Amino acid sequence: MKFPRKTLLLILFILISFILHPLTIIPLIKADITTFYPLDDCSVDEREPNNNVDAGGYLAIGSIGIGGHPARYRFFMKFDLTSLEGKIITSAKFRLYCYVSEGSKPFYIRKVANDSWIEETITYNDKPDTGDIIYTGAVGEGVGWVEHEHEDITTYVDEEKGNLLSVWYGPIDTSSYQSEKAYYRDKEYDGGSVKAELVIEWAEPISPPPDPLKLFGAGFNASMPYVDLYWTHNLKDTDFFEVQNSTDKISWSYLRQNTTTEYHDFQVVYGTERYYRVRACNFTMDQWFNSTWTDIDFEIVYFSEGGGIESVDMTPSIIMAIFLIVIGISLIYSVRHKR
Ligand SMILES: [Ca+2]
Ligand SMILES: [Ca+2]
Repeated sequence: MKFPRKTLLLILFILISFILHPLTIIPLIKADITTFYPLDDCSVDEREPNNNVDAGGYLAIGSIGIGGHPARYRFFMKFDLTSLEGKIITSAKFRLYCYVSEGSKPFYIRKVANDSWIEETITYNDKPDTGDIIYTGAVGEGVGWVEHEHEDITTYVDEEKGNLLSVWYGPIDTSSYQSEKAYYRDKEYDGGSVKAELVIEWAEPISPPPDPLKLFGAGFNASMPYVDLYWTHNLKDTDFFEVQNSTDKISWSYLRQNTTTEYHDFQVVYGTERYYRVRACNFTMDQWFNSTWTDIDFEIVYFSEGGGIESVDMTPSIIMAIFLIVIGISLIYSVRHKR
């Protein structure tokens, strides 16, 4: 069985397209992780309500020693998040080095709106007000590095990015924390070797992919008709191109997700008009980022014996140009022959 040369070339082209398809490089956006350390950290002691107890080596919840006052300690921390201005926050957690862990009663992390407190002067009687709870833990979490992570912490970091962020650690039920406690190291202990951390994963804001440019299409009257579409793009921030077509520029049909800057539509019918549009798409951080659609282009594909290229947009212009040239030559000829 013999195939026409044109058909063989077409089959070869389709095969090469399928082979090249998985080789397309899809760019990925990488998130960064930054560890922030306390600008200020300090416990406040209910038993010494007017004394500042900074730099004691501890950040404490609960009481200390036998017969200690119930719920004697809470502590505050403040972080400078100005460098995160404009970033996308994807996760955040506190890490603290715990060296005393007794009991099982709950502790809480709460928002603190007022950032004007400083560790050198804060006291139990002169401490900022506290806000919403963003984490609930238990004092008996064990010694060593512990992590406190919750989506509410991430949300709070997102709210405070570009500013100072203050938090309060402590019990809510203050009546029975005599032997219920968690003690962590402060930033002054051992030269800050085990100071608290706020570990934040963030990414640069994502902009939509660049727009595809110069959409160009041509219809071919082969033994089966097809349309070749081409456009230009630098593939930056683009997972794929969405290609659509329409017969009326109103109702659009999805054709496929295309990873290269060309598309070959074999689902065309002789004598029909087709409009095409293409946009670049990028799925990042659980959401879609799409460029705008390209300008509308269209092709008319119709049957003619022997096939050949039908460059639809250009044909009327070429005919008009040839017509004008012929008229021009005729005029020049007739003027010269009248002399
Ligand atoms: Ca301190
Ligand atoms: Ca703040």
